[in-house]
Amino acid sequence: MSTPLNTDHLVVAEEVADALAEGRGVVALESTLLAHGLPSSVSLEVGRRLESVVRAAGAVPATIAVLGGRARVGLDAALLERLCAADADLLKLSRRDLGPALALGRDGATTVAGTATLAAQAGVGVFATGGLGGVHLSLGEQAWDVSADLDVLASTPVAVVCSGVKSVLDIAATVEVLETSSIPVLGFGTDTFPSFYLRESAFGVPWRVDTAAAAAAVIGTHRAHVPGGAGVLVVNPVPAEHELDRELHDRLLADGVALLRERGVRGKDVTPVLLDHFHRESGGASLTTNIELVADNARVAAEIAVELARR
Ligand code: PSU
Ligand code: MN
Repeated sequence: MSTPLNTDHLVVAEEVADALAEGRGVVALESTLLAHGLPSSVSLEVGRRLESVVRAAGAVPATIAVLGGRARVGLDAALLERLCAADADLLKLSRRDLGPALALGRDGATTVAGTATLAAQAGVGVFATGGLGGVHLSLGEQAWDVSADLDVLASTPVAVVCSGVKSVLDIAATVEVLETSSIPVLGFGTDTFPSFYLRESAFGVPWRVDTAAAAAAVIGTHRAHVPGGAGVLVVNPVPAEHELDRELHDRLLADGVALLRERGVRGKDVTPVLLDHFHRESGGASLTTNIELVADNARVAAEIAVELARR
């Protein structure tokens, strides 16, 4: 079935377009975590695993990226390989970068902000990632690094399933911005805002849901009855058996922050440099945590998408 959504710059894969037309569950998957958040030695395997987790829960996966100046919602096997190739050298595309990348015919992975924008445009309402971008800790003179993820979620009607924000961020400030932006936050089986590698943080969540059906009820009702077009944030803590050891975590975090300061890392390089530091210095433990939390978020997102499709 062809879709009227397709243009020179937006291509919705046929399987995704069919699922949308038939009202079946679709889950968008973010590509920056594959191309910039994980070592290239594992990204293809993880990309494939996320897609199969979504399928196993009865939904259709739509990995989103910009390739050759075309926004792709749903990648075939060859495009997924291109996205995850060791020599791909992809740009990191937030919402503001989409126009330039499309016009100039570039290749790039999309962040939560970029992915949510394209998902909404294609009519995909649920998406899974690892951690949402947030407010960074002020590193000396480098104050004011606030991820566009927060701003985009405030005005884009997509539900994002993530494991909170990375503990390398200022979680207190991030939680405040979520409140100011009128973004509903649902703890999925938790009363605590998770911090990516760890199941908990010092902060609570305003609402708790314990099932995918309850999350879908909130998302559906919010969309239909609350004006403003904000997305919904569903926070799902990493499965307990894959949580990072707290002492190791605290040490890596302190070293990581020092390293950023020392090297003067800024802007869109901050998150990839920190993730790489964690993965190297933990001997792979943080990598396992990262992969397992994303896979669990893909499962939860798929279950929610299936429930939403039933409504
Ligand atoms: N989740 C992961 N790994 C990642 C990210 C999320 O497991 O690398 C990415 C997402 O693309 C998110 C980005 O949008 O981190 C935040 O980057 P920044 O702070 O530059 O906005
Ligand atoms: Mn930033």
